Amino acid sequence: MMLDEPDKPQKLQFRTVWISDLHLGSRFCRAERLLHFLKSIQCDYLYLVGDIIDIWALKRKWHWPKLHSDVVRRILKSDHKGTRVVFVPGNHDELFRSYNRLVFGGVEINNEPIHETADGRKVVILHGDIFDAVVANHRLITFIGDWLYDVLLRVNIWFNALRRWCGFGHWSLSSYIKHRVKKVISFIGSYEEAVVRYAHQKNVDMVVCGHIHHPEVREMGDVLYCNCGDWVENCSAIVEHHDGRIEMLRFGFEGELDSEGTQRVAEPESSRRRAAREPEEALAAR
Ligand SMILES: [Mn+2]
Repeated sequence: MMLDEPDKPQKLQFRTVWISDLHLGSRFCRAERLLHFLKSIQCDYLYLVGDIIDIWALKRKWHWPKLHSDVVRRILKSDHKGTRVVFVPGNHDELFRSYNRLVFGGVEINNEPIHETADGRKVVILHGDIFDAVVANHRLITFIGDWLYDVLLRVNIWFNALRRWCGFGHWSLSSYIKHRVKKVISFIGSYEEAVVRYAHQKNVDMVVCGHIHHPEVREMGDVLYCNCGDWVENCSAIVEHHDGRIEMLRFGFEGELDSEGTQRVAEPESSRRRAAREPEEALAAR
């Protein structure tokens, strides 16, 4: 039996793991590395932050190797091992959004869960495609401001429907970025700003999203912005340690966690200090 193997490597322990943009069902998914990663971790919470199954790709051309089933099976299995699995649908698997708060085979679907870290920080989790409309109109937003921002968040689905109707095609930030290298920086910037602005509205300390395939842990004002990256190119994850520390991991080419290619980016100390201070302030405010 597997359990009795003497040299079985110890699993890495995390409190929480966030991954997004796996794109299972597309031929670009790095399923082998992903499976290796899932096998080498143990966590209390696993958040799947959207674009897990690429239904758009499957509709174009059916592609589902055994390895993709192995990944799904692995995720479903982690529920039995004491991991709470939450699936936050993205735009490539948006049909799951209508099942908000339902539980399928131990996996809870939640369009915008709120998580609390071990050190008491509130985290809003969302895929991030609702900001497409905001980013596409970011010049307009600077002039018209908050009102248009709120409208665009709400009308994102119709915004894309309208674009299609006008013959522009679906506007997705992630595909836009892939095709327009030069403008990437400014678009990533306005995406991040839109996300952080939303986090402010939700009154949270931290936000975890995906969608633009650009892994990041960064303090933006008093919000910690975290982006899971993807398993198409970056093979990255956001993790919370048992003491509440947040880190972004990017895996090496072997998919090994401790190989030389693995990058670890810790959250800035200042956001930790704020986390430690906040409970008292919250009490004082009551
Ligand atoms: Mn997406």
